[in-house]
Amino acid sequence: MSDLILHQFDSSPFSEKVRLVMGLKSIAYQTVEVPMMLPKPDVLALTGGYRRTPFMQVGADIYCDSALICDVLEQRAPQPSLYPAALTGVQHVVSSWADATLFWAAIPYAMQVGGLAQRLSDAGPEFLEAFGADRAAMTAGRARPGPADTGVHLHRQLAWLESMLADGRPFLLGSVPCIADVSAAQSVWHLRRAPLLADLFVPYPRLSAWYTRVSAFGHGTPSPLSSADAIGIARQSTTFAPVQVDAGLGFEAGAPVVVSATDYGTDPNEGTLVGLTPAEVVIERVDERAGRVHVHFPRLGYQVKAPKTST
Ligand SMILES: N[C@@H](CCC(=O)N[C@@H](CS)C(=O)NCC(=O)O)C(=O)O
Repeated sequence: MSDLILHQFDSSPFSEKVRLVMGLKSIAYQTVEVPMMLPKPDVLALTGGYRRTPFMQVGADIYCDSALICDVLEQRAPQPSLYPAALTGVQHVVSSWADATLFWAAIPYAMQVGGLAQRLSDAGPEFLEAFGADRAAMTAGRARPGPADTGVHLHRQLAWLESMLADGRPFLLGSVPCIADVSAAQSVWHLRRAPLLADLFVPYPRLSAWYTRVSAFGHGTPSPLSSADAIGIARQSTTFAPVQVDAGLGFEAGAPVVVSATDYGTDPNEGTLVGLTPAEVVIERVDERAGRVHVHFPRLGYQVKAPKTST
C-alpha cells in the first residue's frame, strides 16, 4: 500500500490538478475525501489551521498546497518531469498564472453562468446558502466580478491558450507535458463539468484536443482511506522527512511562528519552526489526535510571522 495520502474532494479543481499528476507519473496513492466546506475537524487535526483542498500526507508529514504537493511528487517520481529543464522556468510562470488568474475567471463563471450554482442547490437550498457563506468568508476582501466581467476574463485567457497551441504542439509549452498543462487543465475540467457550458470550447478546437490529451493522463491508482485511519497513520509515525532552516531567511530553528496563505483562506497555522528554505516553510505542532506532525507550506504565496504577544 502506498504511503502517499491525498486529502481531496471529487469536485475540487486543485485536487484534479494533482490527480492528473498522479496519472502522468503513474503513481499509486490513497485518497481521503474531505468536506467541501467548514467544519473540517479531521482536516484541522492534521494541518492545524489550513482548510484548503487538497493537501497530502506522508506519515506525519503534511504537505499543504498543490504547488508543494507537485514538488514532492516530482521528487518521488521524477519521470516524466513536471519541470523539464529545457523550459528554463517558464513552466512555473504559466502554472502560477493558471492557478490564479485563469482559475479565478473559471470558478465564478462556472457558478454564475454555467449552472453549477443550480447543481449545488439540488443538494438543498440550505446547502447552496451554506456553501456561499463559507466561500465568502474564505475569500473576504477579494473583488467579486459579475458574469459580464468573468465572461470576458475567461474568453480572453482561453484565446491565449488556443494561440499557444497554434503551431500544432501537443502541449502548452511544447512536445512534452509539464506543470503548466495540469494547472490550466484543472480550470478546463471544472468548466466542462458545468451543465450549461456545453458549447464553451467550440471556438477553441486546439484547446479541446489538448484537453483530451491531458485528461488521458488519468488519475494514477487511487484507493480510498478514512480520515480516522489517516489521523491514526500520522499518530503512529515516528519519523519525518528531512528539513533544514537556512541562514538569513529571517527566522531561527525552534522559533514560534505563524504561517498563513497570502491570497485567500488565510487561516493561521501556529507551530515551532523546523524548516525554512526558499522553497518551503515547515512547522512542528502537536495535535491531541494526530500527535506530533510536521506541516509543510510552499514559501511562495505564504507568509511567516512571529506570533502576536498578548501584553
Ligand atoms: N493555492 C492552493 C489553492 C487551493 C484551493 O483554492 N482549493 C479550493 C478547492 S479547489 C479550496 O480550498 N476550497 C475551499 C475548501 O476546500 O475548503 C493550492 O494550489 O492548493
